[in-house]
Amino acid sequence: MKQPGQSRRRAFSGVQPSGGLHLGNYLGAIRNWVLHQDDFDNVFCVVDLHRVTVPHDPATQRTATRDVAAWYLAAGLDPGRCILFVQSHVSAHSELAWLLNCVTPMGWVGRMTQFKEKSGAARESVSVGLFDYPVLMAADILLYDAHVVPVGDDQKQHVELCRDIAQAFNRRFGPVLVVPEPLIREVGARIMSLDDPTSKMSKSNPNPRSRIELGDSPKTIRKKFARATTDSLTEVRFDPERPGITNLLGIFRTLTGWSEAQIEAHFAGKLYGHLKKEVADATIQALEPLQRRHDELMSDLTWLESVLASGAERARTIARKTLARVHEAMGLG
Ligand code: AQP
Repeated sequence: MKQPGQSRRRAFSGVQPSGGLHLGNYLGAIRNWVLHQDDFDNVFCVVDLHRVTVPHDPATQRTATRDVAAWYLAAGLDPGRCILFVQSHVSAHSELAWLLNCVTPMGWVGRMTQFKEKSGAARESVSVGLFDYPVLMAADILLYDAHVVPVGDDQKQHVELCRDIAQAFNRRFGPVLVVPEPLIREVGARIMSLDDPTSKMSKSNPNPRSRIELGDSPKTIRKKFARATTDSLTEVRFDPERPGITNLLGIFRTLTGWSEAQIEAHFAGKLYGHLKKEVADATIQALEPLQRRHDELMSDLTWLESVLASGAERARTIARKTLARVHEAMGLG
């Protein structure tokens, strides 16, 4: 269901400003948004309301939010082709989340694996907001009538819940909400942690060596890859039984665009140390221009603030219309 005047399908996605962005956020999400920005009508957001579901530092949060926006722009998102904004600048996100809360069964949200992982043993003391995170995420997506949600593999379950919520709403109140689909690219969908390649690379991992941050210096990148966990074998090839090596090869594949066969031929007869050096080189080469642009944007925020202000204005215009349809359908007002 495209809205009148809308020629392309709409994509919506976001990243939460919960720490330095890492290679997983870039390869699993942001890079794909950039590569496909001409294929969709794009809405991208820094989801700061998600950030406050766990304890955060108010003194640094605004800068952390701008930092994520600066990475979006440095990576190549073009404000002429995308709406870029900060979630908390558009109050309709919180309003729609409340209304969706009232049609979402507790059991659906209780099954979310990310909540189970993030709450751990502290299930009784974490915030209601952390539990409700996926409903807010559904509101983010549904507000913009998004058809596709380009995300990494870890967010698939949340997008499926969003679909279930939209369908439940439409069954009860009529065909009001667009039911979106997750868009998960095969390559780069799940970049694993460097210290434990059985868990995903994450901002909130307390070990900074587990991830390559987008702002890391070449020296730090080399050091982190050199120390990445592998195994006691020697052959360099893709093998799900050897997650450390396969993760490094996967990063190399995403950065170079080579096929698995080309990569295995390239590394035939070479040792793990050689692979680690080449993955580091490819990463440094890919990140260097982004880092330069990111630093420029952060050194004078005037332009970035104007992009976010005009993005919020455009986002509000779309969101207001969706919220009005929802109010009408629910008999509010
Ligand atoms: N390891 C990953 N590999 C591929 N994609 C990933 N993404 C996150 N980690 C990986 C994708 O990045 C986008 C933004 O994610 P987010 O910040 O909103 O939340 P997240 O998925 O919970 O990411 P993090 O980095 O692990 O943050 P924390 O530790 O704060 O929870 C999403 O599209 C996600 O799929």
